Amino acid sequence: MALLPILCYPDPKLLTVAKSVGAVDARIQTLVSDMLVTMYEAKGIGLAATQVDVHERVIVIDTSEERDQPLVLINPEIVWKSEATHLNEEGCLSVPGIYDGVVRHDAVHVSALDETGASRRIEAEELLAVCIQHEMDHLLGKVFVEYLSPLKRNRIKTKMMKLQREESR
Ligand code: K1U
Ligand code: ZN
Repeated sequence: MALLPILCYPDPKLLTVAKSVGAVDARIQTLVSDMLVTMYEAKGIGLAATQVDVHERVIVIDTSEERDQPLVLINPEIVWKSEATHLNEEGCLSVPGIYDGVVRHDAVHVSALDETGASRRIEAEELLAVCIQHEMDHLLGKVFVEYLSPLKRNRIKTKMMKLQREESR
């Protein structure tokens, strides 16, 4: 199991649209275990393959208090979403230290494959629903700051670029 480096906004690789996984084989299973280790180590509640520079439709999530209920979604598709929406505070491991409100559907139903290749259907609400929508955006090359005003987004971009310059010194 390996810790994977997480891409930081505004890295253009975060804009890549992920491709569907052809087969859930040993390579994908290794990617899933590495992503889980990386997510837990970074203290995140989710991670999309895009964030570790792998452009395939793979997501890992754990919104449990005990951090012992990993959820693996391969080739996820939203098959139903609630009409009701809410403004939720979000963060992102690719935009460290930035939290802001994004409007998301209150509930979503998702079909996906798990790490064994079996089909699953998940009925998600609350934080899990928010996290699934956030991670599925990553697979489409969309980072949550794209929902914010151009002014906020540019300030975040400048702050992140300054941080990265300082870190590379
Ligand atoms: O995709 C990611 O970068 C992971 C991200 C997931 C996420 C958090 C909050 C709302 C939607 C999606 C994180 O895990 S950020 C860090 C975090 O643990 C967290 C931040 C805010 C609220 C709850 C958790
Ligand atoms: Zn994110």
